[in-house]
Parts: sequence; structure tokens; C-alpha cells
Amino acid sequence: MRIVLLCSAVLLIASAAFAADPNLFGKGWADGHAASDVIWSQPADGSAALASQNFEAAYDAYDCWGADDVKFTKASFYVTDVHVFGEFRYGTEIPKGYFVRVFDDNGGKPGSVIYNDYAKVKTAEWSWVLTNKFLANQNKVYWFSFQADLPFAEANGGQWYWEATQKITGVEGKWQNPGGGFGMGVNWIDAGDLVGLNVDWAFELTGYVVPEPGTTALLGTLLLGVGGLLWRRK
Ligand SMILES: [Ca+2]
Ligand SMILES: [Ca+2]
Repeated sequence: MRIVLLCSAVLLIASAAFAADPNLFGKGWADGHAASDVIWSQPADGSAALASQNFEAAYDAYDCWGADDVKFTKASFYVTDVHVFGEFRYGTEIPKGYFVRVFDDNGGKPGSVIYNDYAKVKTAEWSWVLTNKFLANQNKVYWFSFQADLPFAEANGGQWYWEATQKITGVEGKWQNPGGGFGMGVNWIDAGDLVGLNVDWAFELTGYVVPEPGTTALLGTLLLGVGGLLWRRK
């Protein structure tokens, strides 16, 4: 009887390890490191590219940023890296970094800032590592915002544009220019209003699924059970 119990426990552990969707569970999942899985993808389609930039003080009136909605329906995820499709005006620009912010949802628009990061570590063109991973809970709407920290008139300055796509996921991407330098969007507006299209922002998120506490607890219980059985057999 004890041997049968021991075998069934081991079988349960083995099946738990292979039950996961391979698209969600990357190599790093088990040890808690970032896997290379793209968990959210809105690639650019060349339809538009719009300013989303923090300028130097002389041009603060032009400070602006876009934001787009993300909702994971299958699981909660840790977001570890961002890939932002972008382009420069002159090609000689060197941004100091990128502000990555996440807003909560306010009735279909960005609400309050709930996450603030300054990405400086680049892993590939337009790909940035977040300093602190972001926990995106399942079925909750988050607005992701990317903004180049780039002077306009200083050395290696210029302009950066966030690319867009006409494929809308969720609701349309938003844009804001509180200082009013561009003459639109003092409050959040649809990004597409700037170009007469309906657009989302183009970006991808990389990360890994948050392990379910229930799974960990179950494995722990089974392992304890196995340990107890082995101890009793002595
Ligand atoms: Ca500024
Ligand atoms: Ca959207």
C-alpha cells in the first residue's frame, strides 16, 4: 500500500511538470528568471509614427507620451523586457533612456501611474530590459507607456517617434501633450486623431507567467507526503 501511494505521488508530480502550455512557460520559468517568451505583441505596420518624448526644459511644452492597453486573460505575468518599434528623425539621436510607465485603467483611458521605470539597458534594437519587473494581474487592464528621454537641440539630440499599427487590440492607443506645444491632446486623446487614422501603438512585451500559488502548494504537499512515506519505511 505504501509503495502504491509513493508511485502515484511521483506520477502526479511528473504530470504537473508537463501540463503547462509551452508557449507560456519558458526555460527560465522554473528558477524564476525571465524567459525569452514574447507575451504580448502588437507589431508595427508602417501606418504612422508619432512623437512620444521628454524634451529638455526649453521644449517642455512639447513633452508628450503615448499609452496602450494590455490585458492578459490566460494568466498573470511578470513583464521583464519591452520591445518598442520606433524611429528617429535624423538617425544620429542617442536617447539617455526610455521612461516606461504603466497606468491603471480609468474607463477606457489611462488613469493613475502605478509603475515607473527608466530603461537604459538595451539588448537589441528597440529592446530594453526593465529595471524592475512589472506584475500584470490576469484580467486587469493596464496602459503601457514608452517615452524617449531625448533632448531636441542638444548634441546627439533630435526626435524619436513611436510607431503605430492600424490593427487595434482592445481599445485605441492614447496620446497626451499636457503642455500643449503640439496644439492637441492636453488631455488624453486617441493617438489616431493626430493622423486621421485609428491606430494602436506598436510594441511587444517579454516576460513569464506567474507561477500559481496553488501549484506550488500542491507540489509541496506531495513532496512532504513522499518524505513522510519514505521516513516511515525505514
Ligand atoms: Ca521635458
Ligand atoms: Ca490598444
